[in-house]
Amino acid sequence: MLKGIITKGVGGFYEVLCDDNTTYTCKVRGVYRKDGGITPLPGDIVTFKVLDEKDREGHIEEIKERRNYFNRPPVANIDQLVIVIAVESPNPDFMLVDKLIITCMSKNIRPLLVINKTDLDKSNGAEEIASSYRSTGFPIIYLNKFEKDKYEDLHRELTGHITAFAGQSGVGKSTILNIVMDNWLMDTGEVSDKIKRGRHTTRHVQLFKLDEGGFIVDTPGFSSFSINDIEHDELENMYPEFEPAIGYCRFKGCSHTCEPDCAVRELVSEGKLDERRYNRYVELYRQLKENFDNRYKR
Ligand SMILES: Nc1nc2c(ncn2[C@@H]2O[C@H](COP(=O)(O)OP(=O)(O)OP(=O)(O)O)[C@@H](O)[C@H]2O)c(=O)[nH]1
Ligand SMILES: [Mg+2]
Ligand SMILES: [Zn+2]
Repeated sequence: MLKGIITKGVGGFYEVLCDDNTTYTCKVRGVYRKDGGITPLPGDIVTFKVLDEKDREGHIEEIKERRNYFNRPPVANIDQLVIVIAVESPNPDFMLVDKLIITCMSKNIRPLLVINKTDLDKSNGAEEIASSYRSTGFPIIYLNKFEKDKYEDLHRELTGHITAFAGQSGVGKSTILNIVMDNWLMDTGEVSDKIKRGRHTTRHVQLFKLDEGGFIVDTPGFSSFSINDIEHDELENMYPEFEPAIGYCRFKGCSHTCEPDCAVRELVSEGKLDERRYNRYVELYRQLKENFDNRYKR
């Protein structure tokens, strides 16, 4: 029995990459499915039986327990999400960024913020974006496609982890992926896929192995998350910068939206929590609360 990671799955066939960089094309054993087994996803760690060593074919026998997974796009075991925000073209959608961070927190994923297109920054836009997120403690990396040496910082963060990319359309995700691939991709035989990338829009999830370990994940449409599966009273836990205040509000079960002597709002007045980010929290809280209150209505 061998072990590997699924880098791609198309039409019931799964590409499984082993530690020694050999790739096997595997199908799922029928019995596994009938046992109520789950469908494998790119990112899954699997054990498989070799059926044909020469043609590198195998049967997936077991899917290891997942750290997390998404249905859309279908991918498992993401460690990190690079959230790309452009200084301009397009203008930042901060609500989307906040929702992506919430999704990360709920799925045990580390967010990395990339402030991109800094070459277009005429009026301190990058600093304004950063100021909204500095107190989260997440890494903030500044990039623009004309300064190639800046990508070293990103590469360092990617090494050893499975990282996906998200953000509005047009912020520069593909541009960043291509630069990373051109510089730090390990040759595991998917070069033809790499060459095809330029001409085709991404339709399948695919993991690409980095030279110093880790994977970057090319996914279609990671930008349209819904956070409706988050409970309104859990939302406070999705904001790392609220942490010092949690438990210090006057009222137990404080929603941090309107109550007197609220320690979270105190953080805002002390300048330790960005007011705009706090206001978006209030808006999201109200939306989630409304969904909750209407859960039995139609
Ligand atoms: N000025 C400037 N333009 C950039 C930069 N990075 C990317 N662009 C341009 O922005 C446009 C969109 O870039 P993409 O990489 O296709 O953006 P994307 O996020 O992959 O967009 P979708 O695939 O639609 O989600 C392209 O015309 C890029 O050349 C940058 O650092 N500076
Ligand atoms: Mg793209
Ligand atoms: Zn409070």
